[in-house]
Amino acid sequence: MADSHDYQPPKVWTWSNPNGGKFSSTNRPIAGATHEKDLPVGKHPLQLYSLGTPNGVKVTILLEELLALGHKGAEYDAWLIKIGDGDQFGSGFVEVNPNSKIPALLDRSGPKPIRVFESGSILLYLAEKFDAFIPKDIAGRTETLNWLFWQMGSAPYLGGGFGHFYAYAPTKIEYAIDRFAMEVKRELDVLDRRLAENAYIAGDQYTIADIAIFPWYGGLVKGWSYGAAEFLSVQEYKNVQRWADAILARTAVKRGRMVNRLTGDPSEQLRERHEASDFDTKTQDKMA
Ligand SMILES: N[C@@H](CCC(=O)N[C@@H](CS)C(=O)NCC(=O)O)C(=O)O
Repeated sequence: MADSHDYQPPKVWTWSNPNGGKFSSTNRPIAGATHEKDLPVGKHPLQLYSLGTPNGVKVTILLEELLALGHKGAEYDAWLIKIGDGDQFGSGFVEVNPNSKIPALLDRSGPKPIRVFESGSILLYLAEKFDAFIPKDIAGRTETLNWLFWQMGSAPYLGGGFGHFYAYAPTKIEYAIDRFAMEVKRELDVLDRRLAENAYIAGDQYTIADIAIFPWYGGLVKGWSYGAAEFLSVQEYKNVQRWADAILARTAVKRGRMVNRLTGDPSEQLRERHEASDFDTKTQDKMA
């Protein structure tokens, strides 16, 4: 690989693997399955294939919130997809998500299973299915969707842009880090101004917009992402901090963050979730 200052793109790009980046062993320029592998199926109507990343936990937080509200139909099996091992390229997973990215959901409650992929689509599907965490009035619903789509469009600048070049790229490129640090700070300021005037992102109600935004931007201001809290001066975003603390205090959020998690304190990792009581075992582990 040429030094970034010397690089002149060739006429036609070709794939030179590995490129030294953190995900170079699984990233490839073609879609589709690399191997045959069926997905496991548990006993609940909802089958989730995921990992405890910011995109993954959006869904487990919403499912735990729905269960906390008493929606028994939201019971789910959460299966682990290890993206570092290439599980997202197994044939069964690709059938549920042709884009080979977690999270992916299969709703088997009806006569024919319905596949749902893209975390924003999954949040909207579940909110509509259970008529919860999305306002019923057109103005409130639209404001919720405005912010849900804002998250889907903005987070790639945070993860794929800033996080990638600040934490994962094999060389530190000042231009790339500057460009994405600037954009991420602008996004944090958008949220901070919004939350100066509203308890939650879409207004006074906690909605799927909060659930989508919290794992990314809440995680960033809480210092969980990329070791970049000091670099981005996240303490400046006081309203985002206040909002993140309020969301983090919710039991369903604590539970949702544990599901399919492979990092951090082992007592907070529930690698697969099949029953509500799976969390109790973890609480016992913690107290032991
Ligand atoms: N826009 C997608 C993004 C999903 C995504 O990027 N998932 C990552 C983990 S957070 C993934 O599965 N990466 C595996 C890969 O790129 O091969 C969503 O929100 O669902």
